Amino acid sequence: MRLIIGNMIFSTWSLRPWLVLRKAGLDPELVEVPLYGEGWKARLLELSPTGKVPLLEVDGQLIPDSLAISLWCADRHPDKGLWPADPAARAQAFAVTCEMHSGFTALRTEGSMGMDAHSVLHTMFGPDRAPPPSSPSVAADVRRLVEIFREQRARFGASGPYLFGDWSIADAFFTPVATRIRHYQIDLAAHGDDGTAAAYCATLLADPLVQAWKARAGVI
Ligand SMILES: N[C@@H](CCC(=O)N[C@@H](CS)C(=O)NCC(=O)O)C(=O)O
Repeated sequence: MRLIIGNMIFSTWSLRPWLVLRKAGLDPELVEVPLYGEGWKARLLELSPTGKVPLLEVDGQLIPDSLAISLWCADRHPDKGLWPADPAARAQAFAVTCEMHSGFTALRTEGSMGMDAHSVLHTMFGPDRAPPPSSPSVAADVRRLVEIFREQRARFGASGPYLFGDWSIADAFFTPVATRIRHYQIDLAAHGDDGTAAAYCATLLADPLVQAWKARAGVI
């Protein structure tokens, strides 16, 4: 099984399915395709029919798209609890995962992924960190994230520190925004947080698998 991914620091889409596969106990070989430099797109198209990453190569087929890979994994490993067991929680987990997958465009485009305040972005953009995204659209995205985190944690979070208590695919999809929030030091309290969203983001970033991804990406 091979997971074809983008650069480990910038490819937010790649981190998600890797987390899902690892939580299911799978350990795909990682094939990293740089998303920059001369000829990168041609090289990517040789591996990926969509011209995008991530892409899972398994059982003689290719599965593109982070959500499709996650759904494949949950379908193949129903015993791993990748979605919440409670039907109401599961429905909400589907909804917020899809909302994350198809939305939050302003935050994603105006605030590129940073694994850490000490990430490679420093070396790419010079001694000063890239300025935090500050448009009204980004503020609306962050407010909506805080709303989701507060609402779902209050309704379904009693059994553990994750969005629906125990870890689920929804947490994989929100991990990259937690890295952005920390990288740009976005003040969640200024966007309606009572501490719930900040604590949840800290939980996501403390996950040993996220730490392992960072270590492998060379981020201290
Ligand atoms: N919906 C896709 C989005 C994939 C995507 O946009 N990946 C970016 C890297 S993070 C990419 O491959 N960019 C290359 C390009 O758009 O040319 C998914 O979730 O897998």
